[in-house]
Amino acid sequence: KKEGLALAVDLGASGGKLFVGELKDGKAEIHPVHKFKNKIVLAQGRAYWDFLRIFDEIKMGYALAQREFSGQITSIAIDSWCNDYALISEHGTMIGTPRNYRDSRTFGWIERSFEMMPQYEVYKRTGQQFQRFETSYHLLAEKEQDPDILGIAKELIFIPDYLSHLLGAKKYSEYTIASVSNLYNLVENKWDEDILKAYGLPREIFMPIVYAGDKVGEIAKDVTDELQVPSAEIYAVGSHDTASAVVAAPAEDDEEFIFISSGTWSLVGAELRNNIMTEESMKLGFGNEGGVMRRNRYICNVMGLWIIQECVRMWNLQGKDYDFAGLAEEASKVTTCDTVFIDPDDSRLFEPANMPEVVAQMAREHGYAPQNDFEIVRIVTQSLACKYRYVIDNIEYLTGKKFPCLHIIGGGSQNTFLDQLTANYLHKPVKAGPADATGIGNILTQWIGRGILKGLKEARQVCAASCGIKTYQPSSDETFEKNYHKFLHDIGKA
Ligand code: LFR
Repeated sequence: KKEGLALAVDLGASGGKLFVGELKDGKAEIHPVHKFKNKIVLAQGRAYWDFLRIFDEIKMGYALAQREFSGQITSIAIDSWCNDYALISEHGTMIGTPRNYRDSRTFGWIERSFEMMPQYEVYKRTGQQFQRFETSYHLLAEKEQDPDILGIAKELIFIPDYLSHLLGAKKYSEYTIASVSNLYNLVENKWDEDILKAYGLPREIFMPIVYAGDKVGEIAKDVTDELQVPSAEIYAVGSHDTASAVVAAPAEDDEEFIFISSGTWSLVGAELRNNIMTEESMKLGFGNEGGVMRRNRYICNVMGLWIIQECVRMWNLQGKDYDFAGLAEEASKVTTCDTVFIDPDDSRLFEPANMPEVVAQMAREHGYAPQNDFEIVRIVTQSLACKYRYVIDNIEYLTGKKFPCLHIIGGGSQNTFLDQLTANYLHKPVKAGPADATGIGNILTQWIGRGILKGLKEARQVCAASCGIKTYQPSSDETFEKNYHKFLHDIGKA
């Protein structure tokens, strides 16, 4: 009999992945078992998730995994993006279909919320970034646009926690995903009643908190009967995918470190022991996200590979057949526009759009008209690398620390061109990998919860021993420094 087999369900904006983890001689063996696509579903201008299909894929994946491993999987946990939630009626029915955080209903709500409670008052409590897709702004918009829906809601449960509940877990909010709702008081470690009161939102709908590593239930009989496979225990892990990913940052000896969790978003941050909730930190755009084992992810969201994903979506609609690796390779050979930059965090890049045209327009505003698709990818990639440098300079300034290297984890770490450019612009070695950090972090956390691993330090040792990490040394070419200053100038931060 195999010990410790754990199943991770990792949901991302562009797809879901299921992995089985097996611990063998101090190493984690990670077996991908199921994969499916996910995307925004637009209907009458509203943006949704195809929620029940996601649930069904999880069930099918669970059955596949149990069959492949002879019914020996003994635990499962789910993580996903954050912000989004299901509302539940008094008798336990989901009300409507969960919205996608990019839905335009939140537009304008950041500013309007400051009239209800001033920005720094909120930041002193929640410590979060002010981004238009936060749960708080969705709820404010929902209250105004759909008061009847919020009126009959008895419970609000975040997406991964609700999926766990549908499998058989109790109802809860896991700490890491609650912490980024902008309604959670990080200092007092509870839902912030003053903010809820100021926003006119009901306190009763928010769930009790559980922590990563807690056992929260087991797969229910209706599910095992349907699938004809054995049950397993359900664990809470960092429900927020970024929290799970950072567990698998193969940082040495458990110290504070900087990372980019790179996927649809580029989450640029540092894992710290303390929170930084000063006004200056707020103004520079940093948030303090609750981590596994109560660590702090001091973080700034950069728009990330979403821009390129959207370009590829458009190009493929036009009948081109691009893949990410091929595009990055072609972009690395472009020599015509290596000093052309855009600000990847320009709000025009946030919603689904004809992205190649939006990027081209922004480049034209800086005096350059891109000639082909590869130039577009080049401009986006080098602009991301420069934005990373900008954010990391701010982290070092705000923490007063110098970090020796940067970990890039997540699917985006496979973009070798972006990894190398990041090392060059940052003048630091980049350690890239693991690509499946979120799934691995999810599994490592289940093992901590089950008492198989002692804690984060041991989890990271196991991860470093198991995953091939690739190091990129920075170039000594001084033009990167010169170009970085052009970038700062172009985005108005010089
Ligand atoms: C990454 C992520 C980010 C969050 C964004 C939206 O997948 O979870 O951390 O800011 O998605 O939920």
